[in-house]
Amino acid sequence: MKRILVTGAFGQIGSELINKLSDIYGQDNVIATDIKSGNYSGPFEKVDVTDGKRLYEVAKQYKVDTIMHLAALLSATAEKMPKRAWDINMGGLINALEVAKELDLQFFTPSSIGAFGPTTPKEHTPQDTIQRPTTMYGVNKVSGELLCDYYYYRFGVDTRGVRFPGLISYVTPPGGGTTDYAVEIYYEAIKQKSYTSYIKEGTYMDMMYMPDALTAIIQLMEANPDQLKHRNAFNISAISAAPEDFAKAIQVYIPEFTLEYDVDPVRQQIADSWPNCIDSTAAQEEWGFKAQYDLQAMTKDMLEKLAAKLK
Ligand code: AKB
Repeated sequence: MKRILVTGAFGQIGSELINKLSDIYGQDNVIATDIKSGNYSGPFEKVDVTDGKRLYEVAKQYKVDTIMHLAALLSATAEKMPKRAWDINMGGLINALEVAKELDLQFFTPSSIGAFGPTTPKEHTPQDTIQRPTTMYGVNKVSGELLCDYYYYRFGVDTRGVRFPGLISYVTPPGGGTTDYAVEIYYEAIKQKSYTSYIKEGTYMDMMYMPDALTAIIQLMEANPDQLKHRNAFNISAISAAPEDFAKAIQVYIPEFTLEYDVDPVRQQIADSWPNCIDSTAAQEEWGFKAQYDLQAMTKDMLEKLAAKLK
């Protein structure tokens, strides 16, 4: 049985992950931490991840055996405040890794498609390839991957991670990401039957429905370590799509839906520096990653769930 501390527990991934982990391991074994309180009836502690001493004390108090470190600023926000992004994303990460080292904990943190850059092969981006990102978020993610591998090789900490694509969910909206349009488009389809995209037509990025992302985290953390040739971090993707592909998928259910464009140059530049479609073969081979939702299946579920939620 696992006992897991989650940082950033009320963010986009965390708010769903804590409930899924509770279903599997029992709510008393899932300790939610965040800088603000949120909607969770299990154990909660206020923790700022830049305060390593506090993080250590909470992990020790609850006798956890795993940390899932999710607290971070996303790409567009990081571009607005790069120094703060470095302090939170890298300062928080090394604090969490130190706690894992001191208390001998298993460790998960997400990397991202943002760990790639304009010189990375854009199509079927391999697991092991050029990583020279041009954003602060990307610099944080590559440094984070290297740091997690370092803690594994140097100190034997069982660190594992995935490179998440844009994550789409009807539960908690993302904040400050480049792929956020792919969530907003569904909300606006229900509310206005139209959407104005800040990302240009023809811009492909990897995407995934949240249920597949949560399953991937759990599957990777449960995987036999002897099977893992890679650790930080595995490419995983389910969908490669541009704004017009979302529009077409939505029009199957809402034929009058229209898509317009008003491009934001900052987020467009970030999107242009990321791959069109990454290759998930290593994750499939080493721990059995397989996504259940393609664009159409995700769209059907998103629209049904959002229609009920926004009623
Ligand atoms: C972002 O857009 O910043 C994130 C990501 C792909 O890491 N959703």
